[in-house]
Amino acid sequence: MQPGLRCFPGRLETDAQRQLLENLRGAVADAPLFTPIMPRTGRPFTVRMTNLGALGWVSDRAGYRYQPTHPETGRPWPAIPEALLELWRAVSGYSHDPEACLVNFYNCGAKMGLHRDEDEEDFSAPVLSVSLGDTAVFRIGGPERGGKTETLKLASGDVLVMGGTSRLCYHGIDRVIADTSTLLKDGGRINLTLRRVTKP
Ligand code: MD6
Ligand code: FE
Repeated sequence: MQPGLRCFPGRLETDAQRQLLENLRGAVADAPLFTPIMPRTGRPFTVRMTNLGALGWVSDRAGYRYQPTHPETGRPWPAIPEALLELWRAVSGYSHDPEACLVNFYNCGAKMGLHRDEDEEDFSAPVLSVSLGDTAVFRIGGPERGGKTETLKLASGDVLVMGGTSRLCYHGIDRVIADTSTLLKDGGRINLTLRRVTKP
């Protein structure tokens, strides 16, 4: 495993997962899921997204960036739930709160190509990921594209922290395995990534 990559299998118990899902339902009612577009090709992502926090990650023909408002409603993003802030404080090892929580929704067939999270100014903060719903096959390689990779299954309630040298490693989601969780009534997977964007 890459140095700085830490896994906390089952870190969130079922009740905590349900509570978080309830928070997310409210947030998505206010900040609807949107389909981002790849900047160069104009192709849509297969995942739908929204954000929580002071800043949200968006992608469109103009590029990748963080912005304080939803691209379709123009409204500020909903707040990051307290339970997620507490999780960050407990496991991130970083002394400032996250500014962004990207919410990725995968239905069956959705995936995410290998990428690096590099649109933030502060790489000394880790990225913390929470998985909810069906299990995903997460792939992680090294800091260069085309290097050796390995896979890791991420199940509902699992928390992953990408810090240290793993912070800038290529990673993605190969696929979501149907019928591996009953948390989401219609199946699928939600991934939350908490990030520090600016330097404190
Ligand atoms: C996902 N995760 O799990 C996609 N990025 O759906 C990510 O892209 C990711 O899990 C940075 C750090 C952790 C992650
Ligand atoms: Fe990522």
